[in-house]
Amino acid sequence: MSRTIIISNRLPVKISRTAEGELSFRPSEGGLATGLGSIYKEGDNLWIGWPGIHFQDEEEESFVKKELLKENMLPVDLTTEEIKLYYEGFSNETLWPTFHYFNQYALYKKSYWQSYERVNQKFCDAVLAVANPDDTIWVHDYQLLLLPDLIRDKLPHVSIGFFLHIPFPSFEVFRLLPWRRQLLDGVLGADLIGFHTYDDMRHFLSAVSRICFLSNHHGQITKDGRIVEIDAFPMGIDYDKYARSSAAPETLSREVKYRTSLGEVKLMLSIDRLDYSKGIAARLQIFDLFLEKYPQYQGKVSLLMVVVPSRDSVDKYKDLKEEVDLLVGRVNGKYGSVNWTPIHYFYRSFPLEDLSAFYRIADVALVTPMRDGMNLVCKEFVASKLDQKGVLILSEMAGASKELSEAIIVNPNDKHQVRDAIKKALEMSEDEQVKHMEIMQATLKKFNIHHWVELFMQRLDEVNQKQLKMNTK
Ligand code: GDG
Repeated sequence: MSRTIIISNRLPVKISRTAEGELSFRPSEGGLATGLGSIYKEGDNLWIGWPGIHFQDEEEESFVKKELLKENMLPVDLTTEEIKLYYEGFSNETLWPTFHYFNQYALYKKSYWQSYERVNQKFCDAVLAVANPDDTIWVHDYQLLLLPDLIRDKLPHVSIGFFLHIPFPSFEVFRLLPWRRQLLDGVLGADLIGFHTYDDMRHFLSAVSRICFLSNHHGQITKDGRIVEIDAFPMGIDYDKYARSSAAPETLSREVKYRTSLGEVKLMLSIDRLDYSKGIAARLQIFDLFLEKYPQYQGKVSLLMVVVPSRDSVDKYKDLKEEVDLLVGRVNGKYGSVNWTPIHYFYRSFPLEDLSAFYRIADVALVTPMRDGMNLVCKEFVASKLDQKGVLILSEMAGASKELSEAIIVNPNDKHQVRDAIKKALEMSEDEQVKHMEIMQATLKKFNIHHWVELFMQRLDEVNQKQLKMNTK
């Protein structure tokens, strides 16, 4: 019987060790996990990935494997060195900065590349140990760019989809990578390659044409007699989950609590993982400019800034954390008073009920990444606004800006433009807020995460039918 196998760097589970050394398993709440839940939990389907912990011994490894298998998950064990070189190294210090146009931060280290190759092979071995030729395989994200072709080599007719969750840079940036050809050849092992936006897809096709000398016809490439289709599939959110959570009694009671402590100020919200691509430092400088240029708002508006710790063993992220701490202190020191704090800054993550309460009380969401594949936070903010009041300020560098054109769209590098957008958002009439919110909600409700999964799987099936027809001609 054919089945579907999902592969990503991380399994959709959080495993932690209690003080007594016991292991606890919690399902991940991420959008991808929710969307693909309808697939991998079915029948014999599987999700393959790194479980996020190091096994202490073989006994523990076999226990974890057994537990995960009950949930249709198969762990790939990675050593401490592999995490350092393949994950923190090549994935997060080479590919991540390059793909987000921060190529000046990229490290080109042979040891990182060699580990990336080895770990992609390790994932391939894990897949080959369980996959059959008539299975459908869906590989996710930049940590596994080589995997489609490695699988293709051993299972030439198996159906393989690949989705990139981060931007694909323009050819002029991508070409800087010493391993550009191998990376493209790796992904081209898939039958269908998906990106969040049309621009990412165009950049990929241009890189394939300039580096691999393969031209495309309406997004279709023929490689070694095989069809490869490339297209944009903008990822949605689990809309109903956020709408439901926004109406939940626990969320409402937290909202009341926060509103009471914050007083009568207008509230702007920003939520990101700590990352230089998210434009956190620039956002703080913009808020400073705003309070300076429009002093009538001092004491009247606060910024609630949630920064979720991330990749804190990578140097660039440690530096960024210090910069953000410094900027928050500077703005609060410059403008704050005994009864007003300009920036409420939290460097930690919150449970969904708090997140929903924040989305509810925010008058404005300030989502200004320098680059973002999609950005789900802005979509969650919109889905949580049950009364349709609230304004979204959104960077044109986020994939989401292509769908949410009813937001106030800004260039995050134009600090004066964003400064004035904040004023415009705070002064927008309620009628206008509702008008824009209504349109954005209708879009997000329709193009939700379930729609995204169905669309991709359906298209993968169509490509395979096409391929079959071509082979039998
Ligand atoms: C990558 C791409 C693309 C955040 N803080 C808390 C929390 N979160 C949740 C949000 C949201 C998710 O984390 C962040 O998603 P983003 O899309 O904004 O960003 P990345 O993590 O960088 O994701 C991105 C995405 O992949 C999907 O393809 O959109 O462009 O970079 O869901 O709600 N969740 C909880 N507490 C927090 O404090 N519970």
